[in-house]
Amino acid sequence: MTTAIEETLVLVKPDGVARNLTGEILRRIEAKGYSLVDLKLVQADRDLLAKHYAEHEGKPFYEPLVEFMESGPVVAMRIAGNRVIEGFRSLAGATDPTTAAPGTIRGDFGRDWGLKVQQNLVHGSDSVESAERELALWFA
Ligand code: RTP
Ligand code: MG
Repeated sequence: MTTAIEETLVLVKPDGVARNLTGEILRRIEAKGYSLVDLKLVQADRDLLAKHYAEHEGKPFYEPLVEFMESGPVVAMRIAGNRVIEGFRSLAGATDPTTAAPGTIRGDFGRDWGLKVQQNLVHGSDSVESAERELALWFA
C-alpha cells in the first residue's frame, strides 16, 4: 500500500456536540495516529451548508439534513494522516447508525430511537477532491 499523506474535513454534527461526544471522537482520531491541524466550533449558516451539501440538493433528505445541520453548533476539524480520507470514514462507520458496525463511531454511539438517519454524529470527506473543496469552505 503506497503512502499518501492527506487532509480531510471531519465535522462533529450538532447531535455529537450536544451529546458531549466531541472529545471521544477526537480521541479516536488521535488514537489511530492522525493529527489535528485545525479545529473550531461553528454555527453554520444556510449558505455554507448549501455549498457543503451541493451534491445532495434535490434529494428527499436534503432539506431535513440542512435544517438539522443548522440546528446547533458543529465542530469542524482539519485532520491529517496517511490515507486519512478513507481511514476516517472507516472509523465513522456506515451512514445509517442502525446498521453501522460496533467499534465505529456511528456503530457505538448512533441511536435509533426515533431519530432520523441524518443524525449520525460525524461527517468525513469522501475523496481527495471533496476534502479540498470542503476544507476551503470550512477553513476559508
Ligand atoms: P457524510 O457525508 O455526512 O460523511 O456521510 P456519508 O458520506 O456517509 O453520507 P452521504 O450519502 O454523503 O449523505 C450525507 C448525509 O446526509 C444524511 N442522509 N440522510 N436517506 C436519508 O435520510 C439520508 N441519507 C443521507 C446523513 O446525515 C448523511 O451523513
Ligand atoms: Mg458524504
